Amino acid sequence: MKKSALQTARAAYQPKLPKALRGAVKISQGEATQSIADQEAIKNLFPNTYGLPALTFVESTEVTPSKTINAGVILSGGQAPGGHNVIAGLFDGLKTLNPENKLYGFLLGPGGLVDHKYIEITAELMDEYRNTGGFDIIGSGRTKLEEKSQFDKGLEILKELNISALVIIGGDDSNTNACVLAEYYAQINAGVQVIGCPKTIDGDLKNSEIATSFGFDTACKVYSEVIGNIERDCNSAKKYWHFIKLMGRSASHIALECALQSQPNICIISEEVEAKNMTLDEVVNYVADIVAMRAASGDNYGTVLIPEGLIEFIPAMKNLIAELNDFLAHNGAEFAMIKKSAQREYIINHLSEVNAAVYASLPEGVARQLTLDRDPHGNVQVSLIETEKLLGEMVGRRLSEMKKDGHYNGKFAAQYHFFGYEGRCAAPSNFDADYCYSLGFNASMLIGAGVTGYMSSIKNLTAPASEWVAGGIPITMMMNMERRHGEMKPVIQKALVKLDGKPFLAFAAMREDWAKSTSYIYPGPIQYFGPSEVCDQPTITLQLEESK
Ligand code: FBP
Repeated sequence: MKKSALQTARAAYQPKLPKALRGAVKISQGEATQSIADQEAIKNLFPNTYGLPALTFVESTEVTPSKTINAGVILSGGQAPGGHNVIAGLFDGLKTLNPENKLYGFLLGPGGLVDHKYIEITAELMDEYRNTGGFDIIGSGRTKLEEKSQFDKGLEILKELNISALVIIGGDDSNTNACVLAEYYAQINAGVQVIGCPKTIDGDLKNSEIATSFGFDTACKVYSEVIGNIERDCNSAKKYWHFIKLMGRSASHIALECALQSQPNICIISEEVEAKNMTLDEVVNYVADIVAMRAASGDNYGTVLIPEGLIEFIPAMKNLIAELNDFLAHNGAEFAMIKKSAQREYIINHLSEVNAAVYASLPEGVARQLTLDRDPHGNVQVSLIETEKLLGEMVGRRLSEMKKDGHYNGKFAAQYHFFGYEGRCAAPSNFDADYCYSLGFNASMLIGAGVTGYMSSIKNLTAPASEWVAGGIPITMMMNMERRHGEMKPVIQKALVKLDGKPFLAFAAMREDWAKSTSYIYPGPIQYFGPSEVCDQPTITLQLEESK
């Protein structure tokens, strides 16, 4: 297969490993752990994997011979830069333990385990994918591994291939399911260890033990590069307001990190909107007031960052969406028969007064998206809603009103962008290349140690890679009970932006300045070769969170 010059050069990159993982290791055991909340309930649900100690690997001079192990690996959910390096680290680690060890990859996500679709990952295959973006070595998928029948079906193929350890690379839900699987296999004495790895560009799988999920670093750097380019265009032509929606599901970590990297005029943080109980109009007014303030100084241009989950955090929109979900679940067939031109009126006539008013205030396009785009569970897919257009159009309307009242005297022209898929498969930054390789290598050491129900953990990430601390955290430690689909379930707590956290506070201290003056920063493209301060810096979020 033909490769680009960068791909060829990058293939030769040797990811850095923590010092402790470079030779023989021994385990240092911490204290017994507890779940972050609901200890009794979690303990009862996970009698075999609850309360295990946190583990740290330390250098050792003693090489202990390892029996032959066949392991399996699954990539679960959305792509994130560095997935191939997790597998490369796992592969190399297994071969270091014993050159006879084998690694199998299940195809297209957890579904591959259930449907018995797999390949053996050979050295030649692995070499094609080192330091590359994407998940294409084995593909990914969103099948949820949560039924006993799936676990049993999976066990059939694990037994057939003599696999005694399974590594699941995924986000909070996939790691929750990994833990349920680990518990089940332990309970039935299946002889299969299950280890998780923290993945997601969204950055919402983190806690006191897991500093960041992989992929967040690269994805934010890719988006920040393009935001910086747009800011420069904006500052050159001085005629557009750019509304940029960013991926990240519910959490605003990506938007916040990109704001810290590129210093736009406005960045909305969904978690703040919810905490302040802001209405859609208040969000619109906030943006419109800044547009007017800049116009008063002759600056009819600017950049606005919008997290994709925003709409779910505006209480009035949340209520509207809930009523629409319910209404369309029961009246979808009748609604489908209504002429397109009459659909808006039909919805307005059938909603409660409050929600009908909110719905009527929405621009035509967004109102239609709210009624059409349903997922298989009957919910609106918020990421498909063009929140950037919703805001831009409503700000435009508000500015026209302000003009009439004499509060605004500028020109407003909007451009819209959505950055998401562009960043998910980028070639991993040095940070992600090293972090992912270490996570995978470390997972093989957890397999060698014979443990189950652990997440691979690499800490001290703002120090040079040689000083990183490698170990394992019991997944039950990150769990609490939450209501999901009407039932209380044990889940890993999703990390949203903390309004008292250092990254948000740093942003909040600067934002007024960024709104008034044009303080853009142009981060430029990810650099893979060159001085360390250009190539190896972790995200600003991580640097602030780890700062003492
Ligand atoms: P994960 O949570 O599985 O890592 O996926 C993250 C993400 O990229 C979100 O940011 C985005 O909303 C979603 O996946 C898009 O999903 P899909 O790939 O199914 O379109």
